Amino acid sequence: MSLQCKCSCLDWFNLHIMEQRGRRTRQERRQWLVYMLTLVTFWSAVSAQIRYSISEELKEGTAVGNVAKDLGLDKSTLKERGYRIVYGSTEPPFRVNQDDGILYVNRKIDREEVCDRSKVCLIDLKTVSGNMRIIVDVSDVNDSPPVFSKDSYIVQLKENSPIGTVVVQVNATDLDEGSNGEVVYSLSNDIDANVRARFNLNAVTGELTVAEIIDFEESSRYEIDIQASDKGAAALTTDKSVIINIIDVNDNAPEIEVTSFSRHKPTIITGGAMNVREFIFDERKLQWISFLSMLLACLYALFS
Ligand SMILES: [Ca+2]
Ligand SMILES: [Ca+2]
Ligand SMILES: [Ca+2]
Ligand SMILES: [Ca+2]
Repeated sequence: MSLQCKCSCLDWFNLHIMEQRGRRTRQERRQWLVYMLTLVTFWSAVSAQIRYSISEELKEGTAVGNVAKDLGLDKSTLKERGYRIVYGSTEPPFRVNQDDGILYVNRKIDREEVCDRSKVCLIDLKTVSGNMRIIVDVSDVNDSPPVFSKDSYIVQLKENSPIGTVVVQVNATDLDEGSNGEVVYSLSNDIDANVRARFNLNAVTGELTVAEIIDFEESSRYEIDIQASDKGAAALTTDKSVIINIIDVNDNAPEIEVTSFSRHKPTIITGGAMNVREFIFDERKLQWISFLSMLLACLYALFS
């Protein structure tokens, strides 16, 4: 056998070995892929997750979704497995009917109670018999009116306070989410135009300020109805009265009116903080005074 023949035989042998190795590697890869796919499918089936969206305050018994269909399970499987919802130690807000595979509202859900003021309200449900997770997204309904932080607003304001003086700042909050919970303030429509002109209300901050000089002598008390409304599509409104007692300032000089020798009864004239009493004498009194003066003058002349 020549050297050339030896080399060709060796090459053929090496090539054959390499081909076999390549085929085995491809086969191994294919097996690995099938194994991985099987694992993923199995894992998906075991740890499935579905998500539903509902509004808060739905009636008990409202259907949320078909769990059996959405999880690709046979209805009989639910029954066999004893599939049910668990929710901590309390009664779950939802239940799965094992006969029809539908998830129903088990009790009314108040979003404000369950999720407070958080933007997203998710209820995470676990299931017995199966590592399946059901998430229910509860959307807000504008069912909470604004609530003022105080039962009553009674304030005092000095008369002649400069324009822009803050009389009071009211505050109201609304438990709903987004625009359903945003509050704006306004003066009630039934406020007298004269009173309305004297005060300004900031719709955003709730600050009530002086818009015109307030005169105690004109009015010593104002009662103003303020409304707090949310920005919901069907806005909810709450009314609150603000009582403003005006404090008097000594801003009027005394006025004295003299009516001399009148036949009228004595009159009392009020001016500023002072009362001036004026006595008005009638003619008869004046004659008596003149007579007594003359008598005293004669007696003095006699005895002096
Ligand atoms: Ca509610
Ligand atoms: Ca609400
Ligand atoms: Ca509201
Ligand atoms: Ca005054």
